[in-house]
Amino acid sequence: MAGEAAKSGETTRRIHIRTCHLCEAMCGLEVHVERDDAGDERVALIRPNRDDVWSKGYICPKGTTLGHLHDDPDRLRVPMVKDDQGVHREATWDEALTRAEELMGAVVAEHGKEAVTLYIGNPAAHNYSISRYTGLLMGLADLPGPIYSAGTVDQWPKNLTCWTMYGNQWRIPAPDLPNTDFIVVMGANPHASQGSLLACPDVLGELDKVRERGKVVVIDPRRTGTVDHADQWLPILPGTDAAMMLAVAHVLFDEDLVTLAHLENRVKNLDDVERLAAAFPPERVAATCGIEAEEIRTLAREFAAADKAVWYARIGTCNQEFGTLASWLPDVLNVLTGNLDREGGLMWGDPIAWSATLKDRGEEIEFGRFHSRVRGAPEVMGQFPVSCMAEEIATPGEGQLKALVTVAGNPVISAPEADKLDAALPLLDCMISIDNALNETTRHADVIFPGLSPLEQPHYDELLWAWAVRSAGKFSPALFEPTDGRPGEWEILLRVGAMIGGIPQDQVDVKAIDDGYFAAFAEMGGADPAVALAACPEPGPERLNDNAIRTGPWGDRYGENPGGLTLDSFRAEPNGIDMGPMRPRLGEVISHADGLIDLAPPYVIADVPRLEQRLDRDPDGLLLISRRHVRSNNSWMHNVKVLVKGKDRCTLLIHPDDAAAAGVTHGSVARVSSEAGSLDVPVEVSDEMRPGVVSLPHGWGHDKPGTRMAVAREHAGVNNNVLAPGTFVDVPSGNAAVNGIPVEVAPAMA
Ligand SMILES: Nc1nc2c(c(=O)[nH]1)N[C@H]1C(S)=C(S)[C@@H](COP(=O)(O)OP(=O)(O)OC[C@H]3O[C@@H](n4cnc5c(=O)[nH]c(N)nc54)[C@H](O)[C@@H]3O)O[C@H]1N2
Ligand SMILES: Nc1nc2c(c(=O)[nH]1)N[C@H]1C(S)=C(S)[C@@H](COP(=O)(O)OP(=O)(O)OC[C@H]3O[C@@H](n4cnc5c(=O)[nH]c(N)nc54)[C@H](O)[C@@H]3O)O[C@H]1N2
Ligand code: SF4
Ligand SMILES: [Mo]
Repeated sequence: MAGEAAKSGETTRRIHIRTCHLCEAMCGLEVHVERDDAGDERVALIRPNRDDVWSKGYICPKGTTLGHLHDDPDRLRVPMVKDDQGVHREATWDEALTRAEELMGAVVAEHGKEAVTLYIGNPAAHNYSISRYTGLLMGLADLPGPIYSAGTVDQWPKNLTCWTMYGNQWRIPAPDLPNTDFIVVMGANPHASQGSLLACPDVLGELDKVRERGKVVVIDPRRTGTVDHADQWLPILPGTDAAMMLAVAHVLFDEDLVTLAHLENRVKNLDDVERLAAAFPPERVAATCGIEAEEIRTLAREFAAADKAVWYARIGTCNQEFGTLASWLPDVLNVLTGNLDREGGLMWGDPIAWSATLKDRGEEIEFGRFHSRVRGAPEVMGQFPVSCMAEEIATPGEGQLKALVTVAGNPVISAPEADKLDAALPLLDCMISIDNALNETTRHADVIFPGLSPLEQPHYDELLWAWAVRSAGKFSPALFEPTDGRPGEWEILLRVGAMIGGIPQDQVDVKAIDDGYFAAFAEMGGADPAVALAACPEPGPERLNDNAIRTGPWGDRYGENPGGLTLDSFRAEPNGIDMGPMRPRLGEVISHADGLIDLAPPYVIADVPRLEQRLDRDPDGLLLISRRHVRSNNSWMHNVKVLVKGKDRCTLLIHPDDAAAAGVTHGSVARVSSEAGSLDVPVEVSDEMRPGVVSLPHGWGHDKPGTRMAVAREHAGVNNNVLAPGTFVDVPSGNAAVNGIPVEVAPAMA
């Protein structure tokens, strides 16, 4: 079907086959493009690609809006430079590069590179160019200090537990959803998110099939849309998941239900788990978790009894006070029931193209090698908590941050204590953003370099296949030529890296730097760099992608394995290539020297006493949690009219009993206050909330001056991160606890 052209009246239509880059579902799309008499092309229609080997016709409402993103008049197409009045004006690439170099150069000269840092946002994980070239940027910049990322408001606890348990931060196992009979979904809402650290199209459809084979249990303070696809909902109190899972482990040991099966002799420190779980009988945690002891016992028994079972947990278990323990325990429960690395259990994906992120770093496991200047927060995997960024910028003294580069991120909305960061960014001497929008964060940038539109660049998902339910891959070429010879994002990242690293822009030899980067990359994959360079002389991300396929498990190894895959194999198969389901891989993925899974890593279990203290804590009043909606994508798709029109989604969800107690009514405006701040928001009374817990979506609050997002401004909403205290973190990982925030709700003043 690709490239098929049909004449319709005055216009000619072609169909472009593409993969949606917006989330982990990686859906196949058919993009219908019309060309008019004048030769201008526009997206006329986007619909599911039924022939996609992976998604087979599944999509969500966001997938049909890539044309809207491309056509958005507010999307940045040329660089923006802030003038003396503090107003952004369009600039040429040369002007923008010169200005950025001038400002960055001055910071480095006066304060050294210690004063420079980066913030990397979520879209980096969905864009080959950004993810690979942020690596090059960091290499060229060679910053002595830590960087910041959306990772510390996301999966940092999971990276930590995978590192300590398996030896690699990114070897994150995922549920083999198509083959399981029993799944516990804890703190995840695929109804909105479409799956996270779980790449699988149509997760809800798969849950329906699991129900036919067995049982689906959702553990969540909110009766989400996912619960409609489950047999049972356990409305847990926020932040208490670790206590509940220890109680499940307790029952497994107590009732002799532990069966390691094939994992016997593959794990160590099982005794520690047993000892720790002994202190958490269900009766002890029930009141704290808000779940009856008998329900915990029954769940433990059913989980142990199911033939193929899996315990899946996601962001609700990471973005909380005990994120590390709550990220460790799901894997422990899967091990205790023999469900790790087994069909229908928790398994490791096997990407066709390896990801540099997945390569073993060979580092010794160590935390807190250095500490943040203001708060004394320990470094965790090279990063400080993102909530430290504001104070590191705003607090004067030796080591103060003076320059920041943001790459595809909007921390003014997405990070805790949002107002504090918003107030700190203007204090920087140099802020450079690589972003397609003039939004709440980039409005503070001295220079903004725009990336290409999603339809102007090739696409191949990289890291996501590491937790995909099948080994597959898809390549989408660019649909539209970038206008006026604009550089790709990879080249911008390379140039900004050189800028920090002290290479003058007029001496940046893009080809030479990229050749060096590619040669090192090829070597990492086990190829002869000279052979790889000869095969692919053209600089840019595509040859990295090609190399990762060629030196991957099914690759042609530059001719050594004739008939093996290359990037061209994917060009020839726009519907994708599928190499089959997940398979056991334990021997390949454990990178500890002894080859064993550490079931009780010392750094992780050292946090258990803090959890025990939590059990004795008095109830906190109302607790605030976050939510997502299928029509939003964190903070950045609210400028797409078709996605934000209709009923206001930025509301406070509150149980009827709590609403009555707080004196707020459906449709009225409530004032929500926490120790960090307060905001006014419309009330939506609903028994989908567990009593004692209220919910606000994240990603809103688009009413700041100086942005260029006309549609989002009309649907501004409020930013729930104004309420998130920066010091409320999961202690071992430093990950923000944006769920379980104690708040007060009252009628807003007239
Ligand atoms: N309260 C609360 N806060 C949360 C969360 C929560 O659940 N509750 N979730 C957290 C999570 S999981 C995440 S991942 C973070 C997200 O945090 P961020 O990554 O900081 O925020 P996003 O809203 O994803 O912003 C993405 C930015 O990338 C830009 N962008 C989009 N496409 C491109 C592109 O192709 N190139 C470039 N250069 N830029 C592009 C957008 O314009 C936008 O500025 O938010 C976190 N914050
Ligand atoms: N449509 C859409 N899709 C997205 C995104 C988006 O913004 N919009 N963001 C993408 C990103 S960056 C990510 S990381 C993923 C996240 O994907 P998911 O992890 O599925 O995230 P959510 O949909 O926020 O679901 C988290 C659930 O955790 C619950 N929860 C909150 N606190 C607790 C708690 O203490 N314990 C338990 N058990 N549950 C709790 C919430 O009520 C919520 O239902 O989604 C991705 N997909
Ligand atoms: S679920 Fe929606 S946003 Fe995610 S990849 Fe599919 S179409 Fe895109
Ligand atoms: Mo995320």
